[in-house]
Amino acid sequence: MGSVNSRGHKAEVQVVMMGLDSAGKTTLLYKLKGHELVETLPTIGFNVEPLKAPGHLSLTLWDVGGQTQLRASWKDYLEGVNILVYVLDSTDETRLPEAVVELWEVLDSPNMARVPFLVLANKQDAPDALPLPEIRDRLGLERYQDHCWELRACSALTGEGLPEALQSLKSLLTSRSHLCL
Ligand SMILES: Nc1nc2c(ncn2[C@@H]2O[C@H](COP(=O)(O)OP(=O)(O)OP(=O)(O)O)[C@@H](O)[C@H]2O)c(=O)[nH]1
Ligand SMILES: [Mg+2]
Repeated sequence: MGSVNSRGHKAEVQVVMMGLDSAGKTTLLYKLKGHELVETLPTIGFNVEPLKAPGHLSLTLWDVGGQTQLRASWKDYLEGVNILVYVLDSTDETRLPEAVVELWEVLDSPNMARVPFLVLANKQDAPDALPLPEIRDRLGLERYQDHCWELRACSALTGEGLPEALQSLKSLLTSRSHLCL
């Protein structure tokens, strides 16, 4: 990520999206880009796309593959990150504890010190999605007092909750410079 920064992307906000495989990160990336719904394959490595968000926000979105064997390299994407978006599959109750442990691991990285983060409870369109308050209870994020963070519900499939997620992204980036440092 550092080398891409030095190729002239410095003015842009570096947004890194992580989460377990199949959480919906790539679907989210292309929905935010306004693409027609595309059938995704598991991401090997990463996808990266620029995105103009409301409020003259220029984002570079990094969508990092979440399969087990790829998670050891997650930390390599955190250098120079401005905000983390952690995507959860709200229908995958079985793997929620695993998703939470992986999130804690990311947050404990030195490069994440005081970096804000947004947790997206994705797939809320699905009938078996866990409701947001239940997900909040299970995240155990109260311990991260020195980060600004928010939890939002969304569906990368329908787009529901995505404008609000972008709004949260913007306010977290602002609060980072004014309140949390
Ligand atoms: N119902 C529903 N399905 C979704 C949603 N978002 C993604 N999916 C489906 O979940 C599956 C996995 O989506 P991906 O976007 O490939 O997941 P990923 O997080 O990029 O996975 P990796 O690349 O392996 O890390 C696909 O079949 C998507 O269609 C959503 O909001 N609702
Ligand atoms: Mg993917």
